Amino acid sequence: MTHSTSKRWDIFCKIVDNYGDIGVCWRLSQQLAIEHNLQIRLFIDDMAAAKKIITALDVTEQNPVSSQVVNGVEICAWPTPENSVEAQPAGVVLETFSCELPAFYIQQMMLQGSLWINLEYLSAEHWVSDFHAKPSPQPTLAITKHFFFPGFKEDTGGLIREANLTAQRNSFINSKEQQTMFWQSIGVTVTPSFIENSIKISLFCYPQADVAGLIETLKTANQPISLLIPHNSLIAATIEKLGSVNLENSLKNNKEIQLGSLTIHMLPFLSQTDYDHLLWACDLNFVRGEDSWIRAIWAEKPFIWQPYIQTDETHILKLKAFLDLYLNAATPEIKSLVNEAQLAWSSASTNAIMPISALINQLPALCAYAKQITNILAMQPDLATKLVIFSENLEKNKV
Ligand code: TRH
Repeated sequence: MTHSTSKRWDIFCKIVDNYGDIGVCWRLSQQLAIEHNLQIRLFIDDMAAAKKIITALDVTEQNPVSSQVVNGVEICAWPTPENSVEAQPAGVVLETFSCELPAFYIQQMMLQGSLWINLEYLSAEHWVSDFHAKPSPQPTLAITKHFFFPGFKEDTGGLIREANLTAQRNSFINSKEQQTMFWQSIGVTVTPSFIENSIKISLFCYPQADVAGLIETLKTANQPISLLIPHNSLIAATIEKLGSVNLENSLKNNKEIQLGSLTIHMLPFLSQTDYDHLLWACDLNFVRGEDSWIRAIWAEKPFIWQPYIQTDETHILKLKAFLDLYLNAATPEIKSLVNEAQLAWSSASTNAIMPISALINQLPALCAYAKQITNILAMQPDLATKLVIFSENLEKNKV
């Protein structure tokens, strides 16, 4: 049960780049509203960018103080001193990824005694457990911010997972009809060979990944491969070069691109719901960043994760920490293959060859292992639930 004084939550999201920040905030906002019955206001600094994920958002609206309700969440423009009346702080204020709340708004939070929680980026590194749920007193302000770290272990903030996700996934994976309808709805021509014979691989990655090398190997595979790529202009340019094709023309004629054993399907950028369907329907998923990484875990399918590129190879440390944890219960063969593949995909070195053929050969074993780990992780409470409990405890301990 949610504490009565903290029924209203304000969530702040700054869209730095890409889709991860808004992807996480939108998912979490809906879950807190729908599953925890909270009144959520989601403040966003860039409505036009947010529309890519919140497709129902009306960005033609010019009024800066306006707000609109989408799927039970009130979406508001970033508050300024001019529209501060509308932005009276809620009982719980969730800053995401240290996006910096407006100074005037923090002053109002202090007057109202709002709780201030900062949702951090996800990492599997050991230090996360030490920092999770710790207070961060603000030297010049009479208010304390609290760190909330998502994570894979019991003593962290957990992972975003909607209550009905597992049931929806299982129903989809067990239904050929749902899968066929899904493929058709995103423009894939469904043939018996596509459904029964081809290995399906989804691809979502950063430009640094060796997509050309991957395609070159997949072309020569000894079985049909379908590569499914949600819209990404950089990958599209690579494919045009490799296949000597004009993608726009090919797609206008509703043709897939055939390169040896490989069929490339250029998809539209999908809704978050359909992106889940894609991950569930594929045999192997390439994902990146934060949110698609977690969705790939919940898909119970083998995946290759490309962390968001950081300076000093920090992202490689993040990747290694995750692999240590994720591969903990794996056989030596799976451990070595997955480690090699994951590190090669994120490596800046051209000598690091991605063992894609070996991965494809091992798909049944990798799939069984993915299921095992997903089931273990799904036994822990999800991030939204832990966040609500954390806020209730803070509220109780307030003097
Ligand atoms: O877009 P990203 O690279 O986001 C990144 C990370 O979050 C990173 O940690 C952060 O620092 C940086 O942004 C600023 O990858 P991510 O996190 O996987 O987010 C992608 C979102 O887009 C996710 O919610 C899934 C969604 N998505 C769709 O809805 N449709 C699609 O077709 C695809 C490919 C993704």
